[in-house]
Amino acid sequence: MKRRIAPAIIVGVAAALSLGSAGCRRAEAPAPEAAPLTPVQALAARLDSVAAARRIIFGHHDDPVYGTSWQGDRGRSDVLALTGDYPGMMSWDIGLIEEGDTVNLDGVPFGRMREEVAAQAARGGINTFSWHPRNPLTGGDSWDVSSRPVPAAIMADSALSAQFDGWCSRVAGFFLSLTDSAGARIPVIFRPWHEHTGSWFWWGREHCSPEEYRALWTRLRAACDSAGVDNVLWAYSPDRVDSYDTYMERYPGDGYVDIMGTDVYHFGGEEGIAQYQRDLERSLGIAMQAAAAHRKPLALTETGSEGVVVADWYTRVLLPVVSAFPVSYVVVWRNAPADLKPGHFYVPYPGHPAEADFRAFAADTTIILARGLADKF
Ligand code: BMA
Repeated sequence: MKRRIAPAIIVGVAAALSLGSAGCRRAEAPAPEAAPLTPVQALAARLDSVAAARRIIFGHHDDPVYGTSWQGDRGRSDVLALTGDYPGMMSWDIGLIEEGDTVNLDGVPFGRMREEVAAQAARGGINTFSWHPRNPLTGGDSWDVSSRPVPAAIMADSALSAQFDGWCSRVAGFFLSLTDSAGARIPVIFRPWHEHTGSWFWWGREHCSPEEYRALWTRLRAACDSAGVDNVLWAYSPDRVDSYDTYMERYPGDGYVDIMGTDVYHFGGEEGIAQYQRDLERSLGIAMQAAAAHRKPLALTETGSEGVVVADWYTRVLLPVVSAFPVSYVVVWRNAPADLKPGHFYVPYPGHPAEADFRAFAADTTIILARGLADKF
């Protein structure tokens, strides 16, 4: 497949030496007395060095807490079952933290999530979070777009503003609660208000203006900053885009974002491959330009093919495209327990036709799981 990546841009991204909102300019020659990197700055530097080595960290959502045939066990993971190692990146969602619930929207107890986040950090891996909050006007979920536009209402209506600020405090409290065995806060990635170039979530394109979207982001960010959250890299993750302008239209600003990402899914089987690869190439190309221009690491923040219906999807469809870009990590979505959501899985399980291909993908010299990440980066 023909690739359209200018080498200068790749070098620009891979050598991107500033930390955006994490606040350290690594492009300048370090002064002898330069302060050591803070934990989040070190995490950003780690992503940069992975991309500079043209390696890609593999991530999986909710990986160690359930799989297609199990739920809640410890020491288990569908990726581990196939490859003998955990993903380098664990992805999580904090939906329902806003209500003070103890279990997230997919049935993961927040206490267990905290333990697994610490375990992942202890094995040298990385954690990333999304947030599917409820619609505060209806009490419905993130996909409930039936109400009047929510972002404008949050900014205009004082009762709703207060409720939203309460939600933001709970998010901040959650990030502050992520600590290692020595009590130090664990540096993580957070990508709120994702896929906003689509309109399926209440913060999506048709439900707010660019200004309202940015206000949502900066209000959440301000709440976290004022609560003392200092362990988060903020990732921007529009859904697939056709143009640089669309990608940047709602960008909150360099002071609010640390990672440039995009979410692109494969729909259908064999017949959907060409479309997926075109979309992925285009969106990654655009995100790469933004990453180079704004000197941030690049990531494929969500992808996957539900049910992995193409048996060599990982090595034939995904790998050739992502490995042509200086992407620091790639996250695929969750392996829902089959009794709860049949067919909703993105990593094959033992016995699935795509099993051997997934092993080959994980063994590829580009792909990094937890041990490779801990050993080399
Ligand atoms: C979606 C699906 C849902 C899930 C949601 C949040 O893509 O996996 O079943 O509730 O993500 O994790």
